[in-house]
Amino acid sequence: MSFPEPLTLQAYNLQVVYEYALLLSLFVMLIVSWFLRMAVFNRITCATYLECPFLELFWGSFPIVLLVVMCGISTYALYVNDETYKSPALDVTVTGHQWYWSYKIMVGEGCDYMEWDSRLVLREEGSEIGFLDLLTVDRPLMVPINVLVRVFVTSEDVIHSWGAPGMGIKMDAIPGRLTRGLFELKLPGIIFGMCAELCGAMHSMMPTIVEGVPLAVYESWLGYLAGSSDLGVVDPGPSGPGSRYWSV
Ligand SMILES: [Cu+2]
Repeated sequence: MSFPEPLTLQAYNLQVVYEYALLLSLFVMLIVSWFLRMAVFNRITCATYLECPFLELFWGSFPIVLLVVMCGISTYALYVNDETYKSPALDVTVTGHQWYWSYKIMVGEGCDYMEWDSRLVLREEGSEIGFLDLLTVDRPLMVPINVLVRVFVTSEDVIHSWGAPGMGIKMDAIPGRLTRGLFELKLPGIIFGMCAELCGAMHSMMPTIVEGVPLAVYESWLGYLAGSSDLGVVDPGPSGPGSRYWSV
């Protein structure tokens, strides 16, 4: 009936705005149907309130107040969700390809980075029970929870769209452009999303899987990667960096 459970601060803010708007519109619907009921069934009251200047003023100005309240809440959420003055703890560049995603994270203060592809894993004989078709990748994007993550989304070929409903994010990946977004995961776990822009024959086969882990786990994962290969384009091994495959 509603949005999925919000997993980031930003998704939570969006959901609060949505629920405020829903409550206000329910309230408006109740008032309007109350007056409608009076107009239809009650002739005496009807004759009175047709000539009432106070009521005229009320239903002229009250909707304006409601709109200002709604505007205030949503503008506030918009700015809170896009706080550019906070410096993010992690920068991720997400690049869309036909038909997979690649992730690049900046490591340390300099220009060192790690980059890997996130490709779909198909069901095969011997796959685990509960294997999720079209939602399983070899190497998800790993991010620490409770820190601000900044993502730059772009594409190498056609327009894709990166994000996940639980994160409250859906950003178009446009060739030649960088789209910036912020999120702060609040719960550890695997977050499922899909490419949300029709991008070709295998559009349904490029899920956007993000895995949130506590900061300590994330740091030991970085150490594991740095120990196993040079910085740059990394090969996190045949099973990938996802902690569901990899134990600390
Ligand atoms: Cu796509």
